[in-house]
Amino acid sequence: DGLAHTYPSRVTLEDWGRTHENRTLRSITITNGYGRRDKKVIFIDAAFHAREWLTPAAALYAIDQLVVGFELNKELLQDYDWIVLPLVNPDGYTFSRTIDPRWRKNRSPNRLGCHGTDLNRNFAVGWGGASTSKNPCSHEKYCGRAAFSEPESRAVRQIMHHLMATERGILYISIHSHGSWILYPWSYAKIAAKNTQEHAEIAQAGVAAVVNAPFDSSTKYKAKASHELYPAGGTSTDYAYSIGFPLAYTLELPGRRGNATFNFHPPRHLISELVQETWIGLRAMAEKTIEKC
Ligand code: 0X9
Ligand code: ZN
Repeated sequence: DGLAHTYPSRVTLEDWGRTHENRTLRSITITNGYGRRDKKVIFIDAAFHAREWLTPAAALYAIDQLVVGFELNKELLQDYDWIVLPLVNPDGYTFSRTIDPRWRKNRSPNRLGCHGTDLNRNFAVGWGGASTSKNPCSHEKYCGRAAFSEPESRAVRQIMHHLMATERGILYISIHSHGSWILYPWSYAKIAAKNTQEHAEIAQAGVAAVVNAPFDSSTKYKAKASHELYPAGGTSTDYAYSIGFPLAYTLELPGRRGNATFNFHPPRHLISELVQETWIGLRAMAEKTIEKC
């Protein structure tokens, strides 16, 4: 809200519905304030999973760099607009921050008195397949009563369809943690995407930029197809790719720095350099995409 107020020519906010606990799902669209209205779009989201605390911070830092740091990054906004949904799962995030730090799902009530759907199993490609559970009490993988049963996954779908209706969506990056991976389709089955080579090349640009980032022990990401890690059905990246985003990635941020392992919950003193490093990777992937597309 503050950025939209301070930079009204370059920032707009949009609401895409409300969660079970009535929190607004709000995206920010960042432009350079002039030029065409039908530019291609880079779509970034974060915090599908409640406990992945570094991810909304990384999304907010990217927003800051594009808006407040506009002068440094304006080439990224020359032919592309960016849309960022920094907190896909605000109910789960709040629950994780206040009650159970290990919580992963959203907080919608289910049968059997259990709560939560794994939002990254709630999309329509391979729904209910690999690495999913139909048990509403499964803490990790409950895929929901149907694909898109949840307001959060519907909001992400709505943004994707909004962008693809005019074929503007080019690059989708969903920020997760942890594992230091850059993953690309397909996720639901052991099938290579048609443009695996292009996915790999853009991912490698991210890997190289982060390794060379000016920090002690910056992250060595590894890039590969999602299914090579483990096949998973119902993910947002597969859905984005299936509806026409030519490039779709899951970015698994690191869970350690040097010898210090923090998994989902980075210590306060590391957050700043971790989000800076993440931005260096995102920017490199965006630059490579812009160069190629
Ligand atoms: O399982 C997930 O939803 C993602 N990993 S996380 O640890 N953040 O939960 C990965 C989704 C896509 N990747 C794979 N199919 N491996
Ligand atoms: Zn995750």
